[in-house]
Amino acid sequence: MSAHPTQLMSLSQYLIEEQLKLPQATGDFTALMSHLVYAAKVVSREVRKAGLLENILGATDQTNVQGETVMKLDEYADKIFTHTLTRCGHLCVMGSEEQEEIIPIPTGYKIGKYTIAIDPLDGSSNIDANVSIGTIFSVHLRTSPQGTPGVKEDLLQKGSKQRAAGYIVYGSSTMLVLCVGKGVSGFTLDPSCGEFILSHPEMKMPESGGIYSINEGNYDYWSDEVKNYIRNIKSIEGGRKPQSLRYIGSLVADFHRNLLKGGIFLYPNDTKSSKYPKGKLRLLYEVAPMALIAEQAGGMAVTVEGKRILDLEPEELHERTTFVVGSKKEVEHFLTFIKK
Ligand code: P6P
Repeated sequence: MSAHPTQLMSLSQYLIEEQLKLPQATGDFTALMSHLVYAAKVVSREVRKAGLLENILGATDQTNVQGETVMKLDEYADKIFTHTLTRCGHLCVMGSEEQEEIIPIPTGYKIGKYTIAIDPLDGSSNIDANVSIGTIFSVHLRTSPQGTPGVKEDLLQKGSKQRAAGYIVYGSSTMLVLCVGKGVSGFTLDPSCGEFILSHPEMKMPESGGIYSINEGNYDYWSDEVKNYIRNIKSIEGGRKPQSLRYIGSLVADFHRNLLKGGIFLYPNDTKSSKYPKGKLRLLYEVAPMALIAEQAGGMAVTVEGKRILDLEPEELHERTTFVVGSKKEVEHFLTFIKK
């Protein structure tokens, strides 16, 4: 029998309860999150009907700062999140994958004490194939003086200092997975009432898992250590049950599956091409937020050299990094190949 609405906790209620746990809380963070959630609901609605709207499917004739073709839904999502959040009165500056420079607070709008770095629609190359895509966001407290316009340095903070991090996965359902400091909770959008409902309280990543997620098409570009690791987890001689390869090519979808089922995701750097010498994924608004969620759910997140992601000091808005994230025992096994 389904739970009575009074037994369900909404995201709004959850945020209020988290706020009440902090005596010094002013409600600014709760308000910021409510604006972000509103924008996510609008993007979810557009993603759901993209298949019916020729004018929103397909690519634009533009490329973004990453040199990637901007899909119309990318552009739409970027506009929704940046317009909503820069005017909500709780940010001093924003960063977006879709925009080369920092995004200031428009004249006439209140300047707040937080920053958000966001990938408005990650995995966009999959949009036309109707594959799950997502939004990833990272929240910091500003470091520059209150009341002044935010600066790039407000965004360039290491992942361990994030005030919050999360993602929305637009899949068979729309889910928001959120860490507001301690622990990870998942909320599923109930379209019938337009509210995110707490469906996955206290999410924990299984300590080990039988799934590995990597683009094997890049095999020749990998370092010997990464090659040795992948060969080991595929080999029956390795004394370990061979892993199953699952690779969607959409970070949010691959990460979310591993968070629920256990496993490891890797995006190494190219050692033999100039394409991604530092890795493909972006530190500020893809890797650092996912790393916080992974660690808070009991997992691990490192670079291919074994450095903890949350300790990395960002130097550029769109800087890239290698990424190895997943179940604690799986990442520890990977590290035995790197330490050697
Ligand atoms: P590749 C999507 O473009 C993305 O940024 C991530 O969502 C995903 O994990 C990765 O790139 C996929 O990259 O090179 O395997 O297609």
